[in-house]
Amino acid sequence: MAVEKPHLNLAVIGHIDHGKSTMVGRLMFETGAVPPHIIEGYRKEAESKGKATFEFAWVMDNLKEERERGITIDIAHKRFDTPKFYFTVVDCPGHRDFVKNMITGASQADAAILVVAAPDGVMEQTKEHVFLARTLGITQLIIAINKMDAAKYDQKRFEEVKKDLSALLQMVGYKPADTLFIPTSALQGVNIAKKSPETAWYTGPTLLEALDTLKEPEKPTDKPLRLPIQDVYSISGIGTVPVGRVETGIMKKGMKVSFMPANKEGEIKSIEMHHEEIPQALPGDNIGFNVRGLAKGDIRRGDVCGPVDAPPTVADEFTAQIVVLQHPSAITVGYTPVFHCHTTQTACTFVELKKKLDPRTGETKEENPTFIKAGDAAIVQVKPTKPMVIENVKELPQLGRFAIRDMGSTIAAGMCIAIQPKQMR
Ligand SMILES: Nc1nc2c(ncn2[C@@H]2O[C@H](COP(=O)(O)OP(=O)(O)OP(=O)(O)O)[C@@H](O)[C@H]2O)c(=O)[nH]1
Ligand SMILES: [Mg+2]
Repeated sequence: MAVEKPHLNLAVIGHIDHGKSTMVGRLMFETGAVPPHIIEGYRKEAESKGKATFEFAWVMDNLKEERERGITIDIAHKRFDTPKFYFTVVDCPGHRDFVKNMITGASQADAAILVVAAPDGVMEQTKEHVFLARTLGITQLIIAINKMDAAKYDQKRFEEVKKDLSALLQMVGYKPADTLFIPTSALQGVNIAKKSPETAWYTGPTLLEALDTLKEPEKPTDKPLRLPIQDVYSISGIGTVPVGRVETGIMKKGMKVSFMPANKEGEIKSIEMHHEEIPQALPGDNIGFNVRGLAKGDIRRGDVCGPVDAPPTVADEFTAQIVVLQHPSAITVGYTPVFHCHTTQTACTFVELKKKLDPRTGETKEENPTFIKAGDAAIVQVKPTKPMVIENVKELPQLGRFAIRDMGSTIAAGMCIAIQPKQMR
């Protein structure tokens, strides 16, 4: 087998309709991952269904409802290659009702492209996605200021949107000066694979060139295996096949594994990535694997796979450091929103508000506050309403970060800084 290029997981994020799916379709087209005749077929079909211009988006939007509504609902994984890397790209939904799917997508990413339509500029989910990307640990961000064709390729408009975005990045902790801002038209293919006379004023890299400036994430292979389950299939002739991404450690054939909090065990029979069998899987690999001794109903999304001798930690309670993004009133003890952590979504109760912190410096502002509200940072004690795997961010950062959601919006995000484990055996 040819030596594989380094692998990166890339999330494409941004407000609804700003052109994320179109951008991914365009990237796949320009890199040869989808042939022109497929796009041409989609173009004709989309036109005949009154969905003209969605031909690139349809590469990603496969669900019937997605095509009819012209929006992305679930996350989709696709592969494309640049000279330096191969990418697994996760196209995230922009619609506010599907932010939970975006969180799952972003929690698997090493880097993100933020797509912002030039005519609209910074919108509600632009802010929410940037905040979530940051708190979910995505350190590398590339910005495509898209639909430049609909803004007459106007440099002034580009600079305005760039300025607003820079303020947003600064606020959540990205460095605008180290971030690439690229004027694009995903629809017309401008500054994706090649530059265009339309943006003669722009001297920076194309989007594909920018992607090759990303850094390969360090592979935490010296840590214990952690693989959060994203889905479980039952495949005839093979058996139970959980799928997910290796976050830390190495999964090898023959290894004895345990699934928590399901508290089930089995032995790895085979591992598959991109439809090819592989002997072992490393951090960042999106895989399906077959486990001896496991039935489909034994485990589900949200369970985490680890070695039997160092199983994933199930929390009875944990201490969290959080930042409150928005909340209609105040958060007090007893509040029970949903925590989105790796692939689990678990309702957890705030059992104690320990400290209120200055969000910028981290210094304590108040001990045992009676409430916290939007804009506050805090240290809180949390009790999951049912068993849930979470890890200390200092040991396994990939499983220590989460977002907190309630009534369809993101309330807060944070990380786990201490755990009271639940005895499972
Ligand atoms: N003019 C123009 N239109 C574009 C461009 N990119 C995307 N669009 C159009 O914008 C609409 C929405 O595109 P999508 O790619 O589905 O947007 P999205 O961000 O994936 O939307 P959600 O997944 O629902 O959040 C479609 O009509 C696209 O053809 C662009 O560069 N220029
Ligand atoms: Mg989409």
